[in-house]
This record gives sequence, structure tokens and C-alpha cells, in this order.
Amino acid sequence: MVGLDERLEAVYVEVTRRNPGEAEFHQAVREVLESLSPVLAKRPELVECKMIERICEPERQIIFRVPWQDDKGELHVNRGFRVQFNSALGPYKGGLRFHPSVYLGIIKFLGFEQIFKNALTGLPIGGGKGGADFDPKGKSDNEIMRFCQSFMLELHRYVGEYQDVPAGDIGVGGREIGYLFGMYKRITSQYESGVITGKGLNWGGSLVRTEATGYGAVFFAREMLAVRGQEIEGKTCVVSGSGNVAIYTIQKLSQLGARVVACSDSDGVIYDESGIDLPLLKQLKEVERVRIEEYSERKKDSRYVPHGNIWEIPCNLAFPSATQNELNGRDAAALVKNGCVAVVEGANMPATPDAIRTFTEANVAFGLGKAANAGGVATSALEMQQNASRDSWSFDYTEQRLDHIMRGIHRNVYETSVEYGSPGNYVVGANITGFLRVADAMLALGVI
Ligand code: NDP
Ligand code: 2IT
Repeated sequence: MVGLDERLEAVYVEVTRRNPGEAEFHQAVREVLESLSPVLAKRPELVECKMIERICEPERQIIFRVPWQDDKGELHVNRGFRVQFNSALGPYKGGLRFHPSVYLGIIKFLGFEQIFKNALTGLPIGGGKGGADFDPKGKSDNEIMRFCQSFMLELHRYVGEYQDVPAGDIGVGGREIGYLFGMYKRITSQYESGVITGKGLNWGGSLVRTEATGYGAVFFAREMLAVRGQEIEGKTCVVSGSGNVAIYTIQKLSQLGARVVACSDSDGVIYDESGIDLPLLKQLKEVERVRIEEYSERKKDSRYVPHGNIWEIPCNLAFPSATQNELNGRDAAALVKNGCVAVVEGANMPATPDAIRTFTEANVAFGLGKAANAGGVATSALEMQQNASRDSWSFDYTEQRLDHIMRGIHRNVYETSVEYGSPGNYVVGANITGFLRVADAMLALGVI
């Protein structure tokens, strides 16, 4: 761990004391605090008004029971969460994660990251996150629907167009958003499109939202490479995961002339030297919802490595797009050794602090998730705009808006990194830019 100045260390110790056992939340807080020393030197009033202490404490945390019945009639009880972290810039905004590993510490780390990510988009959205320790794997469509309905039966009290606007994350995609929105509509008897994003195109959704996180990450990578006089075209890439973010990262990379040779799921890695076959991948993951192993059954010149390590595959660009802490210091060293020039986080906090240090020391361009994967939530905010104006925009127009937002985030983050003496350090740039936007709004709003 990097040393913190005395005041920040005291805040960190207090956060760990007040939130015991929440390792991911501690890690996310520490990463932001490690960027903030130069800000406090310039802005001592932020120390006096306890701005960091306030930002580290969620405005509200909701935990609820989610009972549901499986197809055999057996009853199950899961735990649901919504952490409404910060609403200085707008209504709480952030996804819902359904995964068995979910507990309060995961939702708080994601909610905390979301505050600064959303601030970086420049759009009027606060930060929040939610989910459940429900495992969607192996569940029937009807079981998924019953779970979503039970989840919304409780969550509906706390969400709304002007209050809190959920969306998808791991285990929550278009199908789940449909069941959640359907139940909300039924409970409230209102067609309140702006209550949730990631909706289907014929019931209030936005073109490009499905693609947005992956496309945005690639746009961000393009800007990072441009600073170094390089481009996406001709690069060999690996993209971990094979879910929403991974699929559309692969798609945009291919459109821009890169070759993606590997992707993965939590069971193993697919290596396909000729480049991942996107229609096949989409068929397997979006339609059939099967394991990635099936890819090698259908495409004989590819290889499946059970429990393989995707970061050991030589590449120029790496896009960790599965989950938190999926890329550690050893993985980072392997990437550096094999000539990787840029790492761009499609997932939230996929690189461990060790890995980030390794990339920084090796002068590998490192795109922090808060900045690089902000295209998803930014396009959610564009979906909210379309809902509020009862309009729907074309694919091209929406993609241009996304591209413009990603360029803007890159420019602001890069300029901040220069201003604070760490040119090209996107960790420092993103954390300081995001923090200052939220802190300045909170200052203006009084003691909140
Ligand atoms: P999906 O559920 O669509 O896909 C998740 C992928 O990651 C799957 O391939 C899954 O494999 C893999 N994965 C999940 N958990 C683990 C784990 N514990 N170990 C190994 N692999 C795992 O989710 P998304 O693509 O939406 O999300 C991926 C990441 O991107 C997450 O970190 C999310 O927070 C982040 N993100 C998502 C955004 C969005 O708009 N969807 C926006 C910004 C960030 P398996 O099927 O085996 O579980
Ligand atoms: O982590 C994220 O930014 C998301 N899962 C997307 C959130 C959103 O509200 O679109």
C-alpha cells in the first residue's frame, strides 16, 4: 500500500473501523484517498468541513428480504441491497448485481466508485448501487422472473425517476430489467420510464445502451493510445469475461481493426488465434446462455483452457471486463513481460492495487474503470433524457454522443493528471476530477 498523509490515514482507519469486514469497500476508498493528498494541500477548506468523511458515508443503506419460490415449489430466501451513496449531483444512479458473492461490502465498493464515475460523465446523476446474493446460473426464465418480481416488490419504495434509478450489472441484463420494470409499473400503476435504464427498445430503452460500456471503453482506449502516438488498428487484444461489457468491447475493437484472441468466463478461457467469432459468441451468451466452453465445441480451430489464466496470453492491449480483483500483481507482471502497452478497465476495480503499481512503474497506460467504463452509465443518463422528453434518438446520433462524452472524460482526466503533476496517470486524474465535482456541489449545498 502507498503511504497516506496523516489526515487521510486517519480517515481510512475510521472507515475500516466503521465498516468492518468490507474488504472491497476499504480497497475502493483507499484507492481514492491515495490520489487526494495534493488536493487537500490546495484546498484545506475541504479538510475543515470533513468532506472526505462525509463522502465515505452512504446517505442511506437499504437491506431487505427477498423470498421466492423455485419451479419445484421450494422456497428460497435471498438478501437484497440498495446503497444510496451520494445525491449531490442528481438522483442516485447505478446498477443492480445478482451474484452469489454479493454482500454489503461489494455493493458499497460499487456504489462508492459510482459516485465519482457518474461525476466524470458531466451528467446530472448521483451514485448508488444495489443487488442481491442470488445466483442466476441454472435458473429457469420463470424463476428469474419470480425473483425479480419479489425483489421489486420491496425495492419500489425507494426508487423513482427523481429519486434513484437502477440499471443492470453482473447477472442483470435486458431480461431482468424487463421483469423489474414490469413489476414496478404494476405496483405503481404509472408508466414511469425514467425509473430504470437498460430497457428494451420498444418500451422506453435507448439505442446503444446495450453496447455502451464496451464501446465506451474502446473509445477511451483509442484516446489513451493517441496520447502515445498509437492506434487501435492492428493491435492484438485480450478481453476477460464474456458478458455484456466483454461482448461489445470485442465488437468495437474488431470494428476498429484490432484482433481479439481471447475471452473467458469464471470456468475457463477461450483462445482463438484468428479472432473471436462475435456472432457465435453472442449466440452462445445472449441467446443460449451457455458456458464459454461451448465456443470451442462449435469452432474447432479455437482452444478452451479450463481454469486458464487469460493474462498470460501475449497481447498489446488488455481489457479486464469480468469482475473485481481478477487481475493481480503476478498477472500484471506477465502482461508487462509479454509487451502489453495499455490496460483498460471495462469491469469495476478488476486490477488489484499491486497490479496498478506494476503497470504504473512499467509505464503501461492504465485506464481506471471509473473513467474507462463510464460509457454505460453515461448512456443510461442519455436514456433518462430521452424518457424525460418522450423522444428516441437514432443509433448514430446516440453513439456520437457517447463518443463525445468519452473524449471529454479522457481530456478532463488527462488534464487533471497534468495539473497535479502526474501526466498520463489516469488513476490520479480520474479520482481527483470526480472527487472535486462532487465535493464542490456538496459545499454549495450546505452541511449535507
Ligand atoms: P455480465 O453478467 O453480463 O457478465 C459478467 C462476466 O464476468 C461473465 O463472463 C462472468 O462469467 C464473468 N464473471 C463474473 N463474476 C465473476 C467471478 N467472480 N469470477 C470470474 N468471472 C466472473 O456482467 P457485465 O458484463 O455487465 O459486467 C462485467 C463487469 O463490468 C462488472 O465488473 C461490472 O460491474 C462492470 N460494469 C458493467 C457495466 C454495464 O453497463 N453492464 C457498466 C460498467 C461496469 P460467469 O458467467 O462464469 O459468471
Ligand atoms: O457499473 C456501472 O457503471 C453499471 N453497472 C452501469 C450503471 C447504470 O446505471 O447504467
